[in-house]
Amino acid sequence: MNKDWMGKYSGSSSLGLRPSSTEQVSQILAYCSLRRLALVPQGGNTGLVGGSVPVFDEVVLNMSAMNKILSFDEVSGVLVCQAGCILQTLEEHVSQRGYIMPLDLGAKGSCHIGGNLSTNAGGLRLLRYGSLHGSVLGVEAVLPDGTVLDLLRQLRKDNTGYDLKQLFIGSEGTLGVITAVAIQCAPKPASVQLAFLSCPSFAAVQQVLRHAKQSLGEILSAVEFLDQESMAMATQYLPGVSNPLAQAGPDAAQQQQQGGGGEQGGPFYMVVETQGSHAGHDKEKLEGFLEAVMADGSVADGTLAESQAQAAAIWRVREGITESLVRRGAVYKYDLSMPTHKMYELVQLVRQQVAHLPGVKAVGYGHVGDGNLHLNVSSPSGYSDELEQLLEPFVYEWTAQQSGSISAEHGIGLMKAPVLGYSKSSEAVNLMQRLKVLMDPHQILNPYKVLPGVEHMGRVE
Ligand code: FAD
Ligand code: 2HG
Ligand code: ZN
Repeated sequence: MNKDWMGKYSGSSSLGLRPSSTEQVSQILAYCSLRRLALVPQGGNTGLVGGSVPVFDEVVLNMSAMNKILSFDEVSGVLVCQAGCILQTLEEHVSQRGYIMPLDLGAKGSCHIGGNLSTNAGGLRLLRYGSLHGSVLGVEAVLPDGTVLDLLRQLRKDNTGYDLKQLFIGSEGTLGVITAVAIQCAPKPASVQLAFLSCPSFAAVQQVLRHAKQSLGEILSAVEFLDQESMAMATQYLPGVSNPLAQAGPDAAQQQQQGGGGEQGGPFYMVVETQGSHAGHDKEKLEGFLEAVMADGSVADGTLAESQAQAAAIWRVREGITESLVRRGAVYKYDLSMPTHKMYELVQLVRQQVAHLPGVKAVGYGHVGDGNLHLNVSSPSGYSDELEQLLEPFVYEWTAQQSGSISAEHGIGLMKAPVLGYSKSSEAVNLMQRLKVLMDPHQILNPYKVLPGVEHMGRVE
């Protein structure tokens, strides 16, 4: 595919290859290396930074035929599979055997586990299960010259020199093609509880987060937030989606159109999830937590999901924001890490910057439990230099001033390669560049991605 999920980046490749084995990937890379042909590895093509599509006419290496589950150990919970397996398929496979995948994200129906590793995807439960740098036990990867690197161990503990598999996690297909993965799954929780809350301010959101960590402790599995503007996007642009706190009654339809606020709570909403082993205990804990946060005023209104359908409807609101924004039109995406108390200040600053532009809306949501803000600026009339100049480099500079990261979980891709320096020192970028030259001397693998071009870079020693 030449075009990315957002419809923002496109190349003009006339050749797509769809290998079904590691040997075929090896042969393709060896040939391309010899002929100096550039390639872009492509998983589910759900990436949000333009990393999975060609810039010019690179060969597209589509991994979707490498979709075999190789083994699952029901005692250790270790899953071994090919890189092109879809995350949701893996979730269903391990779920039937009493386990869950250690990551979950809105794109699970299309994204590949190989793409997840390559971007080091975070998602909705990183708070509980940690990053893929911890849960991935082994990787098989093919180097740009065709060498197959078998690092597909299934061991929890293995301190034998440099942990080379980590090089492929988060390097976005610039150092090698991941062909297989061994990943530690978590036991499936017997009880999952979900609360949807409204909070009067971002200070209250932080208070709820603090309280949730303290009082829900080891059963806490997700803490997400969205602002009223995000709720408006989801309810307006996604068919069948409504505010879970909407009151039934004559005004409900009108409130729905306004997208939250008023009797439906707001201006902020939170999703708090627990995963534990005893429904009675977990419910009691969650109810105690809710009583406390309602008593101290940090939660104005809330609901507990009473069925799987209600839980799914709540998650649909949070997970659907990305889709709703794309339905509205062009969108500038910022995926930032920073101290939690700073997160919403930036959304407000950006909102002021763009206030004079008709139809342009800034929304803030994300993984507040991980200090990860998704700041999106929606522009139904399309991308424009005027708007971009209002946003950049301002957003990156401001984030760097807070010692934050310009990419919390989506990666760098094509979009952020020129601005990598806001989050990495020139020494660090230089070492990355040297690693790239060492592993991909002819620069055939995913060129123009991740690393800044020479004009943005110090000298490569
Ligand atoms: P692609 O988009 O195909 O590729 C991504 C990068 O990985 C590219 O650089 C590509 O070259 C490389 N790559 C792909 N496969 C391989 C391989 N086998 N070997 C080497 N390199 C490879 N991301 C999050 O972190 N958290 C979220 O919560 C989240 N939610 C999302 C929700 C929606 C609705 C959407 C559309 C996206 C979301 N994303 C999220 C972004 C995206 O889904 C993730 O980055 C995902 O991990 C990408 O997987 P993919 O298979 O689609 O990879
Ligand atoms: C999410 O958390 C994803 O929903 C996508 O990471 C965020 O679209 C975005 O900016
Ligand atoms: Zn996210």
